[in-house]
Amino acid sequence: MQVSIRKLFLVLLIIATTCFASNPAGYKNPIISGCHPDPSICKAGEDYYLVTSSFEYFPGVPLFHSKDLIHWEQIGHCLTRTSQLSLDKCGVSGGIYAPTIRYYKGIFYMITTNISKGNFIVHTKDPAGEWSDPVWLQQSGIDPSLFFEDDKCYLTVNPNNTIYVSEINPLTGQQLTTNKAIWTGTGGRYPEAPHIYKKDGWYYLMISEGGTEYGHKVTIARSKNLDGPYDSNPANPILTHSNVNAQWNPIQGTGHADLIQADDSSWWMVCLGFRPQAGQHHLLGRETFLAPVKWDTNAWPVVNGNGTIDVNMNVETLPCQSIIPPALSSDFNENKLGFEWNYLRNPQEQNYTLTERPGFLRLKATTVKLDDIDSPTFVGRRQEQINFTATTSFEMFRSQNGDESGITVFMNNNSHYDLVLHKEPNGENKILLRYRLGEMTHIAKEIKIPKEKVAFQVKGENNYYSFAYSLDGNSYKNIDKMDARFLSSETAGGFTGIYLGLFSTSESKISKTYADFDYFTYMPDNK
Ligand code: 6LW
Repeated sequence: MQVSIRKLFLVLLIIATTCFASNPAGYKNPIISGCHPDPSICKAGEDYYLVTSSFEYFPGVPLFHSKDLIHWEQIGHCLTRTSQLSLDKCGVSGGIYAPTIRYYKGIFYMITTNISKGNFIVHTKDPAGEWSDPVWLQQSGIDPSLFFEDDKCYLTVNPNNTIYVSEINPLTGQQLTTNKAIWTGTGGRYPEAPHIYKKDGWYYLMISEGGTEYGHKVTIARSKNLDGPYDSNPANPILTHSNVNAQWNPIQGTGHADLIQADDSSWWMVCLGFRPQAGQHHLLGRETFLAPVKWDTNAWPVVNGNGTIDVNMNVETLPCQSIIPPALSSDFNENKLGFEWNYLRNPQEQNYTLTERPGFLRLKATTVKLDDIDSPTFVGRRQEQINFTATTSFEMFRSQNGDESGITVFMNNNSHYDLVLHKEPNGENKILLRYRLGEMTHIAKEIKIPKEKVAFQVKGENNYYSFAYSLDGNSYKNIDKMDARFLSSETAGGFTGIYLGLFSTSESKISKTYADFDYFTYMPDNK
């Protein structure tokens, strides 16, 4: 008996030491970097799940898992089938807007908006597995959210700059009560992103206002009744970087938030924000950030003390868990791509294969170009740091006049920088560094090379993207650098962020051209 108590004490001592030794006195924001806007979070037992918007990219609604709110691992997507997500010809920044994820009595629900088709719900008992086909809602507006109480489900949504609530059946989408207007916010433009929480007998309605740029803010109201009337928090906004106390903060545009309570009863907020670079430009899109919330009994929630957040966050404690290293490189040895890889709209799956030449990603060219509002042979992953180095090596086969393959720094169909291997009419192979910016397209550099085999390197360097090539995969020769500002959200518009994409296109409808990509490396430079 004595021995086992001593052993138990030693084990507990080791766990406690390990936990506090590795448990950060804080964490770094964003918790999910790159284009991951409009975060929504739920908790099932000890597990947290988080979803973000995905717009014209497929699969849709990336799904993340964590046990400590800091370290997140992508475990898949909610929308993985065309029957759930038809993006055919959907416009730039079209497709999937803000999702909400909720867990109630063993079932996970994800509700979102396909902006050209309406609001819909999918559900599952296994979030990492398949989600159901959609049930469509008749209510209009965007940023739909669900609130469950006493086996009833309530929808909040924001048509006509007003937050409405109604009871629905979440498994059929049937509306069960009429829409009741419950709040219009504090007067900010675009009242959106509504979520309802029940605490201390109060129904709290949290929204975002001001638009998703520098004027963004989170506001909250409460009522003793779910359908109101709601009284606004006198201390609104509870989160904003639009005031002087955040004018130099490297995070801007904070808003679109969701709240969650941890096992230790502490409250936390996830929200979106963006990180300007190259002056007042941001390229990574809106990212997901975390903030501690002080929410005393019968009190209003207070976010991180003063309603602003930082890159380096100092907090008391968070449950400590092992750190899950992010997928930084792909050597294409697996028989399917990692979750970080996305297609533009619904892909023609026969044009992508990892098995025809094991160890290579084969992209089969079609005549759909990067400029087309369509689905080119393109697969990309988000740029997640301002400073990074990406490399890829590939060989093109059976190419004809005008066919090309390469890497693109892609904001959207109208805004991208491409580094390509291009087959000339006379059969020569040329490296082209080319930009497409709105109506303008221009070849900035041309370099003749002997073979259809090359390695490309792209570096993100705050104000610039720099491009280089190598014929031996080791020594790189600089080609040129391009101004990052012209691809920013401020210049290009839209709701997305930069993707680094691999692609292959042809001039011929009967093209046999394909490119075999040997690897893709993405190395953050967290300066
Ligand atoms: C989303 C809206 C918003 O539906 O941007 O920042 C829209 N907030 O709530 C698209 O992300």
